Amino acid sequence: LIAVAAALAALLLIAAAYATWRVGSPPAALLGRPAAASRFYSFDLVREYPHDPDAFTQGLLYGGNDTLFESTGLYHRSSVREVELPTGKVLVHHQMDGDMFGEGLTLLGDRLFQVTWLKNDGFIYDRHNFTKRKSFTHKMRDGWGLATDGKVLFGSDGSSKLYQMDPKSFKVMKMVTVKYQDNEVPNINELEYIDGEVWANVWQTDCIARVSPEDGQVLSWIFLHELRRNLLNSGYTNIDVLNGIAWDEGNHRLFVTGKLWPKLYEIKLRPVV
Ligand code: DDQ
Ligand code: CA
Repeated sequence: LIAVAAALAALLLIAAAYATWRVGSPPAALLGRPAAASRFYSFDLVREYPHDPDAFTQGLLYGGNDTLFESTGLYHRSSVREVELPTGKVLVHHQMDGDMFGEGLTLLGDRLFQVTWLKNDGFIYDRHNFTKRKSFTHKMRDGWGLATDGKVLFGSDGSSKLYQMDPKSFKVMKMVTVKYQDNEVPNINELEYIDGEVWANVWQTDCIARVSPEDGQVLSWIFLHELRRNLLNSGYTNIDVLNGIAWDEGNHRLFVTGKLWPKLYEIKLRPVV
């Protein structure tokens, strides 16, 4: 009897291992790196904060001490701000020239880098004094998103390209094509560097792609449509797309918002598959 039970148990184990292998085996592109815990995520809401409903959010990042840096777009309304996280209050506001359409923003050392829409011009601001600023030009097709790992600038230009630029010369050091399996993912927008990955808003979707900066592969997807739908259901009909990812590395807090959204959310990822 014991022998039969043992044989059965062994068979079950083999079957389970086979099933896991069949279902869980990663596509070829993912082989050779540690398997991601999950390839699809939903979220749990941790907290919501007020967010300026007039902010056409283009760049978002955590600045320490419960503050965020944010850049906003639209002609005559573009800005760079420092925002108090708990209240959404704008602490520092730099109004950009009317012909500038603000885009992605990132912080490297004490300097904020910002790109602009339909131009190759960008600005570098002192994080403590926004009036101290200089300009730069980059070689991306356009300026959409920016992020940094503390060494290079990651940039997006609305195509499927993810650039790595030298923050001094703006030379393109590396460029990968963002792909999910074999499909290019266009409209790569706001960026955030998190734990070796570049997280990207995909413009006009409620999804964030977690991208490997090594080869551009989308490692996993985060689905956030519920956030926008809840705002619409609450009567906020003027809102635009999900955009803006900020990571508080020290406290492992993840913040997201959208263009003209009255709220900013702290969320935790929940695997769905
Ligand atoms: N981008 O942020 C996705 C790069 C561009 C958003 C453009 C939104 C259009 C606003 C209307 C512009 C008026 C000329
Ligand atoms: Ca960001």
